[in-house]
Amino acid sequence: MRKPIFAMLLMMLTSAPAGAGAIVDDESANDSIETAGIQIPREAGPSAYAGDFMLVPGDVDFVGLGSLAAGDVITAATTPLEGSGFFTPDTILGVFDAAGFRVAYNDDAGGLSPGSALAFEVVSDGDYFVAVSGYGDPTFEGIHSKSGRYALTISLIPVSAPNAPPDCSAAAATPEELWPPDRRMADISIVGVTDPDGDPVALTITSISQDEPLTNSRTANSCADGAGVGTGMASVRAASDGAGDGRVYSIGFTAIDDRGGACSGTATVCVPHDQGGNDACVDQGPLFDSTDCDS
Ligand SMILES: [Ca+2]
Ligand SMILES: [Ca+2]
Ligand SMILES: [Ca+2]
Ligand SMILES: [Ca+2]
Repeated sequence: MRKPIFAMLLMMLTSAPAGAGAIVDDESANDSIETAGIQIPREAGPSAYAGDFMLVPGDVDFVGLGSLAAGDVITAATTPLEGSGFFTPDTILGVFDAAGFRVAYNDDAGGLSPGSALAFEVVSDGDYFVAVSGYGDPTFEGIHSKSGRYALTISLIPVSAPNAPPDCSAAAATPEELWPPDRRMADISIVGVTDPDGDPVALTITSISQDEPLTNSRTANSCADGAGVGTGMASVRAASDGAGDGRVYSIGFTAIDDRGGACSGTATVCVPHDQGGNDACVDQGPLFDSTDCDS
């Protein structure tokens, strides 16, 4: 049981955590939960901290981890730095919750080492502490006679927050209306897609349709009225049927965040018949594929 924990710990500590820093050794001023202070902030990604501490008879060293969430994983280890073969001091290592209840414990990490190592997954949200004492003091009250310098390493791997997909419900095309109908292609952006987690969102145009037959290719400068499917930006032709009630383009898109969450939607762009009494945009629906050069 002990060796796998130690192997996992070494793996975690050597996997280049995002945050790293040094623990301040305030010697005897950290003998209890009340005096531990918060030394290690909980970051969005894995973080690791290391420091050298001095253990003296009657001494306990507490390091505060602050407020942790259920699912966070704490790993901690001590390495004795004195004596022949670095066997001194013989430490014990514990994790405590805010009520002072010991929730994890280790004496010897494995093999012959009197150093300690543990991994603990937080079960309920709250403040937690890592504590080191001398062998023979399982209540971490300083009832021991061990002394010597030791290195303490702690890593914190925060539970990953569940991903909420992007929200396409407020998406709109910009611009929403094209005027004048000069038959030029105009770039259309999709705006208003948000992600509840603040994740970056990538947008892809999936379809462009319109409610009127395509513009006569002989009078337009290219065959299709819509382009950009498969890219992040659509373009549509500023044209409409002279006898119609306004041309409406329907631009379909999907939005994907950087954790694989997705939404899809449609935004419309209108080319009104005129700017006078007949400026309505009556949408007969996505009847014609704007990218179809053969129609
Ligand atoms: Ca202390
Ligand atoms: Ca030990
Ligand atoms: Ca998200
Ligand atoms: Ca129409």
